[in-house]
Order: sequence, then structure tokens, then C-alpha cells
Amino acid sequence: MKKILVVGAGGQIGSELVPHFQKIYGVENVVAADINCNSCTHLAENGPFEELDALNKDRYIEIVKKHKIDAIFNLVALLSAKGEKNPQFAWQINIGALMNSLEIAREYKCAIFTPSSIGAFGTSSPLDNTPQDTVMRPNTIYGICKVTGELLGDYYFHRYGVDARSVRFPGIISNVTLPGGGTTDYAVEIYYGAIQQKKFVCPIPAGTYLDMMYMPDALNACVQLMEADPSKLKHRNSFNITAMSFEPEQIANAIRKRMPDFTMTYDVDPVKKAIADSWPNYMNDSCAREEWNWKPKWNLETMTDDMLKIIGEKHAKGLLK
Ligand code: AKB
Repeated sequence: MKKILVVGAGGQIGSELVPHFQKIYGVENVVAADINCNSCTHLAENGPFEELDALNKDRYIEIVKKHKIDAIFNLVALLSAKGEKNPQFAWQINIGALMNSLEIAREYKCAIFTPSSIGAFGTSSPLDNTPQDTVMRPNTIYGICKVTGELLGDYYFHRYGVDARSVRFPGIISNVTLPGGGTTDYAVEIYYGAIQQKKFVCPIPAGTYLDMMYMPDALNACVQLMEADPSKLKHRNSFNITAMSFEPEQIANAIRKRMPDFTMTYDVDPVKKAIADSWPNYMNDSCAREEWNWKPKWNLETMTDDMLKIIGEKHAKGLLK
């Protein structure tokens, strides 16, 4: 990867992936693009930025040509819970952006990364130690888009030689940009609740295990997979990757160990509950470990130390809304 375009750069992953890439590949070699720069002024001020509606293929091509892009990260997506509010719109955005990205990658010979998700699995998948290759019949429009994306990525690779690679991300926990509309968002919001109010109302029932990962591991995964020797990849779209699996009481206990006055109650959201119940409790990520040396560094304890420290500092400086 020499010239990278991150589309949907203002979201939870993009807002940290862009600066991460800039450190590795150089500021001038990483172009951030989003529908407008309201959500990403920090990106627009610190490197090349382009306004792009990913459904506008002509404008997308113009940017790829202008910056001589050779790798596209398509991060445009409506997440799982939000997708259920308007499934037709979710399909239009998620698949529209994906198809434009794949077609442009084909025409302009770019490598392409589009994240898949634990949401690609469904109730008929084995939910414990979920294998890399197994039944995938998701129950959400988000998951249907993710499975479609995985199949299209492999199709473009086999049919046209497009260097398409992807991972199935678990819930990602971070402290720069809040996620929005996801089922795993609670595991981010709980830290903000702890720092700002010393309490949190959890929308997911106790006992619901989900795979999770701290953002620094997610960023490393993107670089490691895209830089991996292609001859070692038996899979491409998409690799299971995970760093930890926990249920709400475990993350609350990790916070309580450091903040004994923190309290958590439940107000279960039935849509999020149904989605979470259909997703793996924990995935088997041995293929990623074998094929491109995937190995997470963070666990629930080290992540909790870091999240509370960083969000606590922001709170002390009055930087939280
Ligand atoms: C969501 O909850 O929708 C996402 C995901 C796991 O893909 N964070």
C-alpha cells in the first residue's frame, strides 16, 4: 500500500485508522474521505481530505485518479441496530458503497479492504468457538450485507484478480469517536457512563457473551492483513478475529474494581437483545493466526485501565459532551 483512501473516514474506525496509517505511510499518502467534514474536522485539518458520498461513483473515481490511490478502505456502513430501523436504506448504503468500491478497485487496480463483522453469523451458526468456515445465515439486514460483501470480495478476487481482503470484526471499543447504531456499542458507552455519571443502564441482558476488541488491535489487524504475503492466504473474505469475549457483568466488574462506586442497571432493548443472541459467544480465529500471524495484545483488564485513564483525562479537561 502506497497511497491509501479511507472512505467513511469520520466513523468510529476511520477516525483512528487514518492517523494510524499516516504514522506508517506518511501524512501525504493517506486520503480521508467522508460525506462531509462535520464529523471529521480533525482529519481534514491534519492531512488530505475529500468530501465524498460513496454512492456517487463519478466523484469517487475523480478522487482515486487525483490521488493515484492504490488501496481503498471502504468503511461506509449503517450498523446492526440502526439497520433494522430502515433495512431498505441500510442495503442501499452498505451495498451501494461496497459495489462502487469494488468496481473502482477493479477498474483502477487498487487493493481493497471492507470490514465484515460477527454480524455475518446467525442463530444457525455454531455460536461457541464459531469456526472460520461454517453456516452463515444472519438474521439482520446488516449481517446480510456483510455476507454479501464477503462473497463479492472473493468473487472479485477470483474473477478479476482484485486484491480484496477482510476481517470479521467483533465489537470494537475505543475512545476517540463513539460508534452509533451498533449492538456492541454498550461496551464503549459503559466507560463514558462510568466516568461521567458513575453509572450505566445496559441495553443487553446479563449473560450475553459477545466477541470484543480494543481499537489498537483492530488498527494493527488492518495493516497486518493488508501487508500479509498473499501466497500465505488460504482465506480472504473474511477472517474471524477476536481479542476477548465477555458479558455485561464482566465489563461492569472490571470497571468496579477500579471505581468501587460504579453501578449498572438494565433496560433491555429487545432489538439489540435479539441481534446479540444471534451472534457468536466467541469465535475461533485460528485461521487468521496461522495465515497472517494475527495476535491481539489487549485484554479486558488492560483495556479497562486504558479506557478509564483516557476518558477520565478528557472529562477532567472538559472535552466530553
Ligand atoms: C454492531 O454492533 O453493529 C457492530 C458490529 C459488531 O459489527 N459494532
